[in-house]
This record gives sequence, structure tokens and C-alpha cells, in this order.
Amino acid sequence: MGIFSKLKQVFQTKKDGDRYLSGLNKSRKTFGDRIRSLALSFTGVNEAFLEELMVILLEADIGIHTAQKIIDQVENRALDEKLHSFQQISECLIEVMAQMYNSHEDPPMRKNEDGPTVILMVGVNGSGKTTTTAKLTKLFAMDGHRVAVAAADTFRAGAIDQLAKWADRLQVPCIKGRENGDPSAALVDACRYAKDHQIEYLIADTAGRLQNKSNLMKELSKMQRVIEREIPGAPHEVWLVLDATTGQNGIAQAQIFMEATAVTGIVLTKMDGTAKGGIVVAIRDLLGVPVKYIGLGEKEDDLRPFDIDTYLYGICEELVSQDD
Ligand SMILES: Nc1nc2c(ncn2[C@@H]2O[C@H](COP(=O)(O)OP(=O)(O)OP(=O)(O)O)[C@@H](O)[C@H]2O)c(=O)[nH]1
Ligand SMILES: [Mg+2]
Repeated sequence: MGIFSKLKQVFQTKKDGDRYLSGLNKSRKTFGDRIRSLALSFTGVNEAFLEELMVILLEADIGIHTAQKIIDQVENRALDEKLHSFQQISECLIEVMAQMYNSHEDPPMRKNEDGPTVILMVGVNGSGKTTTTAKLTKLFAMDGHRVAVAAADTFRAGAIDQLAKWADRLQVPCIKGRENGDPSAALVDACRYAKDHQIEYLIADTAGRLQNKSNLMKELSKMQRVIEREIPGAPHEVWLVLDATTGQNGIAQAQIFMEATAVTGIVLTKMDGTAKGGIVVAIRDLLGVPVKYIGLGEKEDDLRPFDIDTYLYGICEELVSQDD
């Protein structure tokens, strides 16, 4: 089965396919739709075609390093496998992107079988940590889990209230830090609460202050230390929240966080607001970290687990359906 048929099949199983399509609308316009329009001038895999392809990849924010790798592979495969038609080449392109993503192993989410599973949310300010904490709470709660949140952003005025309001609305406990207090104290309280109340998932929201690497390292390692002291093995997951609209800049941010702590996954927010959806492939190629969830809007229901097939379908719908 060709990759287009496979993507279509995967997508058909989604109950909420429309949500993916509307959330990925902007990226589809700059990526899939433009690749499709290359069919009009296509005369073969020659320099002119590869140049146009490069421009599209760069405008989708795939980044020069990853884009060049993709182009080289498409060119080599076109030669080796004697691919001539536009349909064959476009399938080859999407397959190369899928393989690039799938070439890293994704361990399943680490879960604590003997108590609360702790997820620490980190990232620069405004990336969407607090909103994503609320959205994750909703997803886990809808799956029937007992969830609590820790408001450990004691730095920004109003941050604790912001999460407390979400928690109220979602009817889950929120363990609050004290404004300007030590975030680690809030985390200790939250871990104790989670243990005493049979909480399955404790999601900890942290401050997103911009700071230098050594301060970031100190702060993150202190938080991790106190959590681990309360719940051995915790935090089980550290998710870096990245704003997709920042494109390649997000990669630089991710690198700083990855040097400061063991990031186990990425949540890519604001995909609905950007044409830079290609960043998913670049993140994976350059950092190797899996994208766990994508944010497709501001509301509590606008978070989706990430899978590469649905994503590729979402950014190339008409291209994938061209043989229908
Ligand atoms: N369109 C869109 N907006 C989002 C998404 N995720 C978050 N936002 C918006 O981004 C803004 C910042 O979100 P927050 O969750 O407060 O970000 P934060 O990382 O907690 O910010 P700080 O606490 O200041 O560090 C808010 O207006 C959110 O509604 C998303 O997936 N799509
Ligand atoms: Mg916040």
C-alpha cells in the first residue's frame, strides 16, 4: 500500500478529523497546497523542481538542515526507483518525511504503578504551559483518571489564579503555590496531596521566565529533586511546551531546556495560528524528542495526541487525495 492510501486509512478512523483539518489549515495552505501546485509545472526531478521544493520546505519552517536532507533523499530515490510522475514524487516526499519522523524510537509514557504519575510542564513564557496543563487535565479526566494540578508558577502575577480557575472549571484539585514564594514548596505540597488522595496524574505548571542557562538548570534541578524526594522516580515525564509560531526559534529554546533537564516529550502549541507546521519534522530530526501533543486552539478541547500520519494527512489533505 502506498503512503497516501495509508494516511487516508488512518485519517478515516479519526472521529474528530475536522478538528485536525481546521487546526492545521494554515500549514496546509503553505505546504500541501503549494506542493500540489508544483504539478502544473512539473517536468521531472530536475534542478528547477528541487529548488521550488526547497523554497516550500523552508517556508514551512522545516529548516535548511532538515530540508536539504529531505531533498537529497527524494532525489536519490527518484533516481534509484525510477520515479517519474508527479504522483510518485509527491508520495516519495511524504514517505521520506514520515520515515524521518519514525526513525527514532518513542518509549511509551512512563507511568508510576505505585502512586501518582508526575508530569512537569516547562517552557518559556507565553508558550502555552498553563493552557496545556488545563487541556491535558481534561483529556486525562475524560479517560476516567483522577487528576490534580500544581500551580508552581509563583513568579508571574496572576499565574496561580489562572490555573486555579481552569481547575475549578474542570473540577479537579489545584494545589497552589504562594505568589513570589518558592515553587518547590508548592510541588512538595502537591506531591503529598497526590499521594494522600490517590491521584493518578499530577500535572505541574511552572513559571516561564526567560533566564540564563545556569539559573534555569538550578531551578529545574531543585524542582526535580524535591519531587523525587516525595515520589521516588518522579517526575516521570518532563514535557517542554513550545509555541509553534516561533518556528526555528523554538528549536533553539528546546536545545537550552534539553541541556538543563531530561525533556521526555514536546507539546507543540498554537499550530492553528501558524503556517510553520514543518517544525514538527525539524524538531524530530534535530532533537530526536517525540512530539506528544499538539495544540490546535485556545479552548480546553483543543489539544490532540500527536501522530505523524494524522499530522501529515492534515497538512497535505488535497495532495494525498489527488488520486481520488
Ligand atoms: N491559538 C492558540 N492559542 C493558544 C494555544 N495554546 C495556548 N494558547 C494561548 O497562548 C497564550 C499563552 O498561554 P499560557 O498557557 O498562559 O502560556 P504560559 O506558557 O503558561 O505563559 P506564562 O505563564 O506567562 O509563562 C494564551 O492566550 C493561550 O490562550 C493553542 O494551541 N492555540
Ligand atoms: Mg503559565
